[in-house]
Amino acid sequence: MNYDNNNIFARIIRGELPCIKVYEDADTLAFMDIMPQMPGHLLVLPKAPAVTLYQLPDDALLSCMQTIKKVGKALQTAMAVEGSTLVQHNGSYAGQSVPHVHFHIIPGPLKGLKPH
Ligand code: DGP
Repeated sequence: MNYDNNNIFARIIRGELPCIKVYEDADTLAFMDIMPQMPGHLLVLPKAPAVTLYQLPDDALLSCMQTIKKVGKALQTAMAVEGSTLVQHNGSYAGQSVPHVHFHIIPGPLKGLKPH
């Protein structure tokens, strides 16, 4: 799938659409999910244009993972939970609805999935 420069997340990255931003650096952005699975549900994305993880250059993926570590740890502290779940969909077949690669950080377990 070709990258659409006007997808919602590309427009949020460019500042054309609002978001509740929690972290930003030169390569990544993190903001609150508009349809949270549970309170505190965040999204982390690279600023680099890529639809799926498989199209993302390794340096951009590394930057995302570094942001996920920082933001995910802070989220656990802020939400007073001892764990969090990382989810990432590749392609509409897998449930991806916005065609710019992104990672969900959900405090605690996913709804419907019980911890062991
Ligand atoms: P996915 O199914 O993995 O593509 O998840 C896309 C997520 O993005 C979904 O949980 C809802 C969220 N989302 C969609 N549009 C917007 C938006 O305009 N702003 C914000 N903050 N989140 C959005």
